[in-house]
Amino acid sequence: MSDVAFITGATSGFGRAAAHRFAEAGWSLVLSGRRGERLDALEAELADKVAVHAIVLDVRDDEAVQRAVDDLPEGFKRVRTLVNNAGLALAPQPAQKVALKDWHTMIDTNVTGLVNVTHALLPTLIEVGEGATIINVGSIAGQWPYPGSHVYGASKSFVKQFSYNLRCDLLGTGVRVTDLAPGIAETEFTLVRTGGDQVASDNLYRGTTALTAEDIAEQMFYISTLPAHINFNRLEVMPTRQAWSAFAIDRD
Ligand code: NDP
Ligand code: 8X3
Repeated sequence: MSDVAFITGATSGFGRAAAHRFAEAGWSLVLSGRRGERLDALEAELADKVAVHAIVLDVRDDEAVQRAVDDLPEGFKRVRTLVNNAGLALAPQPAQKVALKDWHTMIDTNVTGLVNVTHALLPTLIEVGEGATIINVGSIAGQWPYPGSHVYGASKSFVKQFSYNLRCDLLGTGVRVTDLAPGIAETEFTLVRTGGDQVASDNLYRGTTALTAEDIAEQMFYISTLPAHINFNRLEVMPTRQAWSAFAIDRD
């Protein structure tokens, strides 16, 4: 029987690329996201290669998440890899100019959504045991501060610490946990972050070489298929053309 990967946020970017990467290797796929038409299109692209179960799912809705896991059809129940990828940044303005609802949306999605899915799938992953893998998509923003990152970066710090803490409790179960923390990658991320500003998104990626969704999908697949005795606690990946910068100083 094929291995099963459960991927959240499969309608775009990393999640969609991960669906293609795992499909290439013959994994059965549980794919989720809010946009049903995109899921249908992805399922149609992959269905002649592998078994696909697509679920329209908002990870913020804990009851819907639990139902989706309880109702997994035969052949999809024994999830071996969970890719907790659904997430977003909003409002890249200074914190003091941001609407509270944008902060709530980021916390509800990146923190609450991620724990909802993890909680629902933990019993299965523990049952699968050795080689089962949770990949939590964090970010360089969870480690390094920068202007306009406010709640987004803080939500990704949560992802990092939650991943480490899960490792402590899962010791002895065989279940691995990785905080996969990408740097700048060209997806729809910036379009979402800027409220649909295609020019701002194009400008961010122009004249440099960002990571691609496929680069990150390759890391996801690699982490999932490492020998069972190896756990990457955290994998931070930047493009070669990205690095840190000097501290900012306020002057008279
Ligand atoms: P995209 O915007 O291309 O994809 C985000 C995905 O998340 C979409 O499939 C979207 O699906 C899904 N999503 C958002 N909100 C929800 C929700 N409430 N319920 C279910 N699914 C949801 O961005 P990326 O692929 O770049 O982002 C994927 C992850 O990577 C995010 O966690 C992001 O924070 C992280 N990341 C991104 C980086 C980058 O530079 N691109 C760098 C570091 C981390 P739908 O709208 O259909 O629900
Ligand atoms: C998103 C990557 O560089 O915008 O998590 O913080 S970055």
